[in-house]
Amino acid sequence: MNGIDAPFSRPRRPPRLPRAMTVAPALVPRARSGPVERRLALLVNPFYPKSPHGSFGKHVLTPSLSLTSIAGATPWNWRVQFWDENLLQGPPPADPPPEVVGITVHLTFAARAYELAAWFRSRGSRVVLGGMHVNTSPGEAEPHADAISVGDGVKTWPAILHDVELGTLQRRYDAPFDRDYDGDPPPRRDLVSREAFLTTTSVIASRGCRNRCSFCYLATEGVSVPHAVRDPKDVARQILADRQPLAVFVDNNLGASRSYLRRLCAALRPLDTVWTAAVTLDVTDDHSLVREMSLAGCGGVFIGFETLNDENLASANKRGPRAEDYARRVRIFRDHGIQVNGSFVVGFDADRRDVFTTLAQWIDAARLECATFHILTPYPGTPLFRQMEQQDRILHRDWALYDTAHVVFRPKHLTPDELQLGYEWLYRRLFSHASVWARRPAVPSGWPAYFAGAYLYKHANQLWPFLIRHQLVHAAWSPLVELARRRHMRTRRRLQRSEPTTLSTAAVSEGVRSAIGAG
Ligand code: B12
Ligand code: SF4
Repeated sequence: MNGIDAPFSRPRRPPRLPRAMTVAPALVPRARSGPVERRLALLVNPFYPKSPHGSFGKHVLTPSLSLTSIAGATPWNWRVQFWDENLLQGPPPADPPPEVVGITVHLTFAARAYELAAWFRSRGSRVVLGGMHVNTSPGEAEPHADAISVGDGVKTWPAILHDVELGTLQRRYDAPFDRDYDGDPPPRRDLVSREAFLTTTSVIASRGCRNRCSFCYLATEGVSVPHAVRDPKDVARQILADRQPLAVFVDNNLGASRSYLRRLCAALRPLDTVWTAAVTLDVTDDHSLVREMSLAGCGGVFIGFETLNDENLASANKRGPRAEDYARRVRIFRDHGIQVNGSFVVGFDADRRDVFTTLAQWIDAARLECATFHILTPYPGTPLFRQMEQQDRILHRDWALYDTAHVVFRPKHLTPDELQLGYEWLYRRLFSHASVWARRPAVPSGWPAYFAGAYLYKHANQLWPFLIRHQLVHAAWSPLVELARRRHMRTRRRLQRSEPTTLSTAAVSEGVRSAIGAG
């Protein structure tokens, strides 16, 4: 089948989904359990099932900062441990049971978080629930915990542990995100295994976003995360301290303030660390800013293009460049040696049967190095959810399937089945040899890192559970990171040569190292 119907034919063989990637480790019930270990706090990132359509490797690129951030705020007289069930090492340690167990809760893995909470509570631990889903639905989380944390855990966590010590634990702790961000302690990256991720240097320099797209978590009713930034010197110090060649910014939008991004680039430039970040496409309004990003080590950006249809952009309240200008802006990044990973959403009201083939062709033509696809998902509490609810288009409220890989609402010009099949086809098409080849870098010197990376990331889903379980993720990526880093350094040298005043990197490096107090 060809043309716009191609996405709707079912594949002959559905993708294989290893059990370890779909089923959470069993929690063995025990009749008796010893006394809790006093002043031991265990922080748990619960298991969530992985979609077989994307890369399993995506989940072990860099750790989320939810728990390492609050670990950084743990009082000195408490011992803290970290357990991520997605690293396939089994259920969290519970013998002896920790005095306090903190669990982060997202919509998609809320059920697993509650199961873990019940398991630990039955052993005598006090369970504290926090995180995005608790921030949006505290009433749902509360019965499953001894205490819930709503808002900024860096602020509530020390108070919670203090109250546990005094025997005065409250049911609920609130801390709005409206305060100065600079004084936060650095996240405890040392708690995370360095072998388990491509890089442990996930960093967050800013909170919130100045836009308010109708489908975004940040637009949830009752959630207020004003835009706030961290001192660039502190961010640079954190990156240096983790001693990895690659850092990943997990900010919602590192480009939300251009003046801040410029200051941050000035602090990062001497580090020789390559980094990636999510930014909005409008940073390309200013070529000099893109150049500064590259000179500061930016090797890749994650861009939420969302859709190629301006009507969809307007209905989602997404501000920024129009779709017809996307390709030109992608070239601006590329001319500065910055790779583009595009994020696209399918299922908007103006999307018809041709949306999938049009998108796939555009991605090949624009030669995006990588892309991710999402089925439009109305998160509860967002303007999009309210709209779908009013129009009676919500299909079900099984939150576990609100993972952007499943259709949970009735699309306007597609059937739910067509949307699901089209989404799955987009991934097959992106990972096809033909598409990988079509999107190769123009200059052959970039091919080794690009092809090796593409095949490890996209064609190794059978290998990923093995690499994850045996903590080989970092080792598998290391040679490719080094190739990409060298390539980026060559680009930087080329850009530097064309600068009006060129300073010796080594000299700047020394100066800034001492300025940020990194020794
Ligand atoms: C890193 C990341 C990932 C990583 C790791 C995810 C993981 N679960 O470990 C990867 C790449 C694997 C990933 C995948 C996905 N992600 Co993601 N991801 C992020 C990202 C960029 C950063 C998370 C982070 O570190 N935040 C910084 C920390 C400090 O903030 P925080 O989590 O809110 O934590 C604070 C408080 O909530 C609280 N807190 C949190 N936990 C706890 C626990 C306790 C005990 C206490 C006291 C307090 C507390 O204290 C913290 C400090 O203030 C966010 C965007 C963002 N910037 O937050 C999206 C985000 C979380 N992802 C999102 C989505 C949609 C996904 C996917 C579904 C997309 C997809 N289809 O691939 C998948 C599915 C993963 C899943 N089921 O969880 C959405 C979630 C929307 C929602 N309503 O749930 C977000 C918000 C992006 C967005 N703007 O839409 N993701
Ligand atoms: S630009 Fe991105 S982070 Fe900001 S509101 Fe829109 S989707 Fe959310």
